[in-house]
Amino acid sequence: MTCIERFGWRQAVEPGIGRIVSAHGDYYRMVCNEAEGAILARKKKSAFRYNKLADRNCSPDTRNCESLSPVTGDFVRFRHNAHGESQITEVLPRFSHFGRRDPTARRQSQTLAVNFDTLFVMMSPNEDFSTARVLRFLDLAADMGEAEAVVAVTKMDLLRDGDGGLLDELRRAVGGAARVLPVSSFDGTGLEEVAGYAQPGRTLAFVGSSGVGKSTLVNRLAGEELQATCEIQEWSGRGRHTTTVRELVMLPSGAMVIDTPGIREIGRVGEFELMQAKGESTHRRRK
Ligand SMILES: Nc1nc2c(ncn2[C@@H]2O[C@H](COP(=O)(O)OP(=O)(O)OP(=O)(O)O)[C@@H](O)[C@H]2O)c(=O)[nH]1
Ligand SMILES: [Mg+2]
Repeated sequence: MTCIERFGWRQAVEPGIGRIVSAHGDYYRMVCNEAEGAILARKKKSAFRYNKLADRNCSPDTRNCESLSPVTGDFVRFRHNAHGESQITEVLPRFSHFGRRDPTARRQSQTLAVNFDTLFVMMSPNEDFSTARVLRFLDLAADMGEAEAVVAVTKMDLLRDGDGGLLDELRRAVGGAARVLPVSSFDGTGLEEVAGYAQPGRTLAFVGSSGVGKSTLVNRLAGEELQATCEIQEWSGRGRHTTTVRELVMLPSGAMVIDTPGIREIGRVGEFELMQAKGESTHRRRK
């Protein structure tokens, strides 16, 4: 099996196909069959000329917008220029896409993860717990493409006296939209079930508020401290936005995880006002 196939490529293998493992402005770390390990690649400027316009005009469920910038998890076409630089010329069609309305309202949508098989919507049962937020994530996930959504209730070890009906209530609210899975990276609850999704060549995406334990779960599945983690603020139960770059991590099982930075607002277009009305944080005001 070639490198790009190990990284989830399921079509005919050709030269010049890469997968983005992290994005840093116009530079990307990318894996491909032409090199050992991740290499640095750059967007070929002329190929992405219409990028800004396309970004602005794309709705959150856009999967095949050819001139969109690559993001972590994307499969891309690249070639070497005369100086030996790897230049990305095309973003290949995405089989799944999860995005939200951009809270800064500069653009209409913000892509959070692409080309994943399972989307883990993660929430911890502390004072920041919100069934409504889980439902908003699932609403956005409804048209994500060829992928399945799972709701992971993390830090179950903190609920010493049972879950007080929290899981039942959440399951009722979620209905058939997703499986609700209790998980703890500390005492191992649910890890076998999560590992069941982590099959070779499959990609999991972890999304949810800061501090819910996304990176800790990545580390637990990896069996080593690949991702930085940080304690949450005691007074608010919220995290400190420790993960700042979306990263595709290869696990020992041969599955990959896209670890994403924590987010708070998760509205569809038109929901921004609803969140403001409910007194939820929207950070920056829309013009
Ligand atoms: N009790 C308990 N604490 C956990 C568990 N998982 C994570 N934590 C703690 O929660 C805090 C936040 O964990 P992170 O993994 O950094 O959270 P994150 O979701 O990656 O946060 P961002 O990167 O900011 O989005 C850390 O102090 C972890 O040790 C768990 O299963 N049980
Ligand atoms: Mg993190």
